[in-house]
Amino acid sequence: MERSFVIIKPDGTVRRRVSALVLKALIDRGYRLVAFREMKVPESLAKLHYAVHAEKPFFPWLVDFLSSAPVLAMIFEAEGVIQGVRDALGATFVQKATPDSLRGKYGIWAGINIAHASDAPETAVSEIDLWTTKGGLQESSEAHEKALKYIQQHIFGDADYTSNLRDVVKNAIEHRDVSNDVLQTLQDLFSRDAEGISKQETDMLAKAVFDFIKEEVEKVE
Ligand code: RTP
Ligand code: MG
Repeated sequence: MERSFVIIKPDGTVRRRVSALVLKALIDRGYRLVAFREMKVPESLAKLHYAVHAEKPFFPWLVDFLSSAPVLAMIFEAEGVIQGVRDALGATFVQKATPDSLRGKYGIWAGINIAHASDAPETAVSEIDLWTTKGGLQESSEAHEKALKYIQQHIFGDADYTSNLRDVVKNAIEHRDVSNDVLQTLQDLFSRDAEGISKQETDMLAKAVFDFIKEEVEKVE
């Protein structure tokens, strides 16, 4: 049976209700989880995971971002799951993803885009191998049940700060505002629905997003 390796990235996981909504949307497509782990990603693993992008200018930022706060690392299983998850996520850049796609709904801006998914059968195999050998990800008959519990635990309420986060990031880039106020607003927004995630971690994520803003501002100098 076909498998896909999927990560809900820190910008999703730190927002508990949003990560539950993303997870539910994937499960509702009929995909079954065979591995499910919430974990902090060591820098070394983030580098190996995105090794294909090692020469790209955004690589150092991408590694910092992925390792800033916990992620949900998962293996989904179903016929057609690789293309299915990619379709559900939508385009890589949030502003290019359609509004009904998961990145379009919950991604923040550009490559701050909520989730990763394998793009081909060979990539899925090598990513699953990497994350089981170097990331402690384990197949388990309880994975699906654990994911359903995660959803039950976090889906209630109406917390969704996506539009607030987008406004902060877009305005800061547009007005070339890299003041401490922007960083503090990001810290505040990321800590609001982050049950069980430490302030240190939500602050690290805020810093990664702030660094992204700074890089965008520097680009147009
Ligand atoms: P992913 O691997 O995360 O599922 O994303 P993807 O296949 O849709 O896109 P890919 O080209 O593999 O990019 C990997 C991740 O790098 C970040 N990115 N930033 N120009 C940029 O600033 C840029 N391009 C890509 C995104 O986080 C993207 O998901
Ligand atoms: Mg990719």
